[in-house]
Amino acid sequence: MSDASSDSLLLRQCRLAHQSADDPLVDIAIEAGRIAAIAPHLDRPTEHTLAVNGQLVSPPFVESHIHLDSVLTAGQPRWNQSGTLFEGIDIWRDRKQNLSLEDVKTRAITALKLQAQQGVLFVRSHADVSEASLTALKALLEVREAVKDWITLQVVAFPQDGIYSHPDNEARLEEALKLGADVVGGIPHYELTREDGVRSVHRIFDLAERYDRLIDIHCDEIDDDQSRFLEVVAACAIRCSCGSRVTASHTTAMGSYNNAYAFKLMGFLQRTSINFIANPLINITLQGRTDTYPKRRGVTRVKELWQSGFNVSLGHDCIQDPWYSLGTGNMLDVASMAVHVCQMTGLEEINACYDMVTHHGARTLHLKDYGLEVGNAANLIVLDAADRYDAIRRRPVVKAVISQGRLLVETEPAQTQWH
Ligand code: 17E
Ligand code: FE2
Repeated sequence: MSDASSDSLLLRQCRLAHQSADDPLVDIAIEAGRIAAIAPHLDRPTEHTLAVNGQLVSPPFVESHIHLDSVLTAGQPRWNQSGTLFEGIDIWRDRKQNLSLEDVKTRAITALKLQAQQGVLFVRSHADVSEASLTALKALLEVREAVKDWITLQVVAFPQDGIYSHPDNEARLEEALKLGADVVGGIPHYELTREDGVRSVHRIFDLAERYDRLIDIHCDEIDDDQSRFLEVVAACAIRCSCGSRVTASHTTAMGSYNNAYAFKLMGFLQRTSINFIANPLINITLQGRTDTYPKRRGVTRVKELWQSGFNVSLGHDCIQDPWYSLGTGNMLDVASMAVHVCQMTGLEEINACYDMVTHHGARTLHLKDYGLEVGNAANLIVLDAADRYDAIRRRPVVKAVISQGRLLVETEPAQTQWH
């Protein structure tokens, strides 16, 4: 397979990620960018054939939470020594003084390519809008357009320094929506006071309604058990009956709430259908920094939220930035970390962690047309794995990435030779 512009493509002998081991392998026919048929033995004329040979075929990974404006800046202008969220924000405040459109676009596209070659075709990125020129946002809107033929990017207007911490930030957030940001963001736990935090959540819901946008709030990303903005988000979602359009990202304080409060809160949350995003790679390193021992994990209650039926997805959050100097862009690294940190080691739980970087992320992003079904856009990946569990355990290479019906990338697994 090499002609990347083929109109019709047949994938032979695919093991679908969500089928069970005894289901038969299937062929997948792709025509004019769509999945035209899925059945055990398809016999139809096709321009190109890809022999999958029983390997895993999955819908693409969904990166539901990343900050593409800050990727690949670790160490600029200095390393995060304390490892805390707050030192990260301070370092970024210095770095963002000399952003240019070119700087942000180059780094963002490098990161998107890194992710796409590892099977990510849908991304939600935050763009910091608490700086006068809105360079990060403008750059990511340009990137959204530049990459749209091979990867779908959603941009969140994210007021990193708070909406009320600076007299101009509220207007900057609204300007970002006028410029075309897809999603309204916020950071209530970093507003100057609790009252400002509550007010910021109300303002975010107002703006989302006025501009008809989704909501994704960095919410309670702190170990403080008194950080309780999730209840404000829940209240607003109950009142607008718009919970499925709302996402609470991080919510790490939930890991520190006492069970009596968490139990009551869960009841309120049940009256909404808000989405949750956990970022286990970075929050396992950012949180717990003021603890001695025992040391908290600082990750939200992923397992309990999932068991209660909430839509939970997982994000990378960072690739080499002031908050996290590591990161490969591989969503299986994220899922693997969730399995460990959230103790989701039951087989169904491991499979759920795979779903959190695929279907659940798609639901959070309100993607239409996602999944391996006839009629949907032909976005899919071939993994050198037997099933979802094997994929998370070994994190193997994504051998082929098909985007909008077109073969976008192929990667050969490494070969080992014993002598
Ligand atoms: N900004 C923030 O508030 N929290 C984070 N985890 C990152 C940036 C990466
Ligand atoms: Fe984040």
